[in-house]
Amino acid sequence: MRYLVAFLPSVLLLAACSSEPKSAQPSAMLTPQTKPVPAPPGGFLLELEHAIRPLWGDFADNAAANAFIDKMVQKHGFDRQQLHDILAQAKRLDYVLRLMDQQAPSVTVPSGPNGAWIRYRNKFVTPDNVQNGVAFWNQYQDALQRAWQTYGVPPEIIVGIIGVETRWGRVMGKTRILDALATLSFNYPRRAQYFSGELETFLLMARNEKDDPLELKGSFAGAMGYGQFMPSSYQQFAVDFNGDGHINLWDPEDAIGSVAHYFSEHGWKRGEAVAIPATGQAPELANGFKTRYSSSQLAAAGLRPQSALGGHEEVSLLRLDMGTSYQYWYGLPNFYAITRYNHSTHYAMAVWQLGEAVSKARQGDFLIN
Ligand SMILES: [Ca+2]
Repeated sequence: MRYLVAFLPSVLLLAACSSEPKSAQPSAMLTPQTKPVPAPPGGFLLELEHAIRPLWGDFADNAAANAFIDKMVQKHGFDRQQLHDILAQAKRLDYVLRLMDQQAPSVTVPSGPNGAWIRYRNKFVTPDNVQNGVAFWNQYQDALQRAWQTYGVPPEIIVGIIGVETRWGRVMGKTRILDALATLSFNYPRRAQYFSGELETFLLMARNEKDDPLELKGSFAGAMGYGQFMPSSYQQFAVDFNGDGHINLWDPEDAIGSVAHYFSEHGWKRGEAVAIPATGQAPELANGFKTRYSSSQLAAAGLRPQSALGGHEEVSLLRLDMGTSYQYWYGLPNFYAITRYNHSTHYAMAVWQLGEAVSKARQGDFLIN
């Protein structure tokens, strides 16, 4: 997925090639150009501001897009003409807006158990998926071990995250990141501030890594690579874990190190358990990864942990809808750390259980559950 500055179609290079950004030479990019553009044979001598082609394409008349370009020129020394040429080729994607609107959390609370957790789990913990996870783990076991040693995050969690996010690289998204982020920055006011920050960071990433910003693809929301990192996560947490001098989210080893680093920066505690199943029922208590209870509060409500809580006095109360009943769990800090990747009890439990299933299958236990 890496493209070494195969920048633009030749028709666009006429004006853009002289100003290709090089991160190693920021001062050259920041030098204001004041001289008129030399007149071509038989042509006019134009002042610079007259030689710039305005932004065209889907965002041509978009005030936010033009303000964004101003910011990128002033703050990061990008070449205005090149930004015009790149953003002119970005597409406003209606399906991105539709899908983003569908992300709003549902507030419907079911009146009783209906198997919601079983359905969610069965999307990820399947025999085929587990075998694919075993193959990924075996192929990258050295990097997984190194990530465990470096960041304290065990292989099953990294394998579980990459499995749930992209099925170990099989489903990394087909939307051009530039289209997704431009659409959400310039035509989605509710989240425009967040996404325009992501677009800013994405363009910085492409410049630093010498990627063509028009080539990189990912999710409709702009998430990239094996671990589906947003640009801000790339900037803060991604690492070059194969030592080739580039941070490449589409490289499995870099993704393994980056996911582990993300976890170590979000409260993962080396060697500790994730969650402990409970005996009993506590229908009166609020549940979810955000709840906080002392173990004595939960004991008073009728719950007992099925194994030791590892010295943790404060836990969350997790409840899984098994179809005909609820299963309660004590959530420990490492469970909360998984929710920092995606704020959902189901998500975190699926990551953990998928990783555990892959781990068991590797050891010859092919039974799922
Ligand atoms: Ca690398």
